[in-house]
Amino acid sequence: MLKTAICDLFGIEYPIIQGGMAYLGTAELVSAVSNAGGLGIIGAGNSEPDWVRQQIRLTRQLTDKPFGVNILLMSPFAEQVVDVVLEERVAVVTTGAGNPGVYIPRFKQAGIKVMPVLASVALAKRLERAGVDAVVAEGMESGGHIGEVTTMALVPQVVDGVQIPVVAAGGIGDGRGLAAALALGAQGVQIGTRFVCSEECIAHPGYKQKILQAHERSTVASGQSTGHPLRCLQNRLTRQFEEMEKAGVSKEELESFGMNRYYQGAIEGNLDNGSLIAGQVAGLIKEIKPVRVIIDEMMTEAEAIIAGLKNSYSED
Ligand code: TUI
Repeated sequence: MLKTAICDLFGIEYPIIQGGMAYLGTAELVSAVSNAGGLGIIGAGNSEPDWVRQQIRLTRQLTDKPFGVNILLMSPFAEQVVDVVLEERVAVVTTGAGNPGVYIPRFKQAGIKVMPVLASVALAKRLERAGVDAVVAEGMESGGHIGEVTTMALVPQVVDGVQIPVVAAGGIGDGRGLAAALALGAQGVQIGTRFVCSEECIAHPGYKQKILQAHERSTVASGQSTGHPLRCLQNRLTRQFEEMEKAGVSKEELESFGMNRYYQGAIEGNLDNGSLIAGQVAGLIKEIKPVRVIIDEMMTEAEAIIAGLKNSYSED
């Protein structure tokens, strides 16, 4: 059995964490992941604090296992979501798209485990000093807001840079990815795109189908010029965005053009004009499955790979 420091830290069975995806990290998906032995994460995204509170309470009705909340630090409601998480005494907080440093003392005082998602060694070191319990090192293969370094290069450098456990994210969609992440020194994986194509995820069926049809080059990172690139499946919106970027449209105009597109794509199923956030691993996903099956298959495959490696080493 693959038990790691991350399992002990969060009190979970398997070292598999569900990425806190905005609009999709709802009580349905979160409770399914936690009930299957992983760590489900509510995605606060840009949602109102009351919605986050409601999802926390709903999740508690559906599971008695640990789960977390992801706080999108660039959300206009980030401060209020922090208050909700403290009031509700959620077990784990992850953060994205910024530096959560100012909030850490309050989380620690409340006994909440903190695991920021980041894309650089420097920020990992700084946040370790600030007292976080673990970090997620997220490579640019990921869907959504991304950094500039690949998972393969970033994870071992973060592992070497800190003493706390490191979780790998970006480009991981099956047991091979989990085994590879462990080989890089990570203590677990965070998975987003694979869980979008689960039965329990409330993503629009058309969006799930687009992921199933994707190949390895179906995603594109739009908005490099804004400083906040977003990886999505290529569609009419990303092509329009690219043309506007080439034409030298201002950063402000590009950002307002991209606003609220994710809800349209993920929930409303607007496949042409919505953002269909997905990681490069989309090409690997062939079937919609229940969360429990996704997790069980991932664990079985990783364990077989690791056992095989041990055997092949010991034969020489
Ligand atoms: O945050 C993500 N992924 C995201 S955020 C996002 S935005 C959004 N999505 C849907 C609806 C509304 C809004 C979509 N996907 N991943 C974690 C992540 N964080 N990747 C990179 C970073 C990051 C970048 C810079 C973390 C810290 C950071 O530091 C800045 C600093 O101040 O040092």
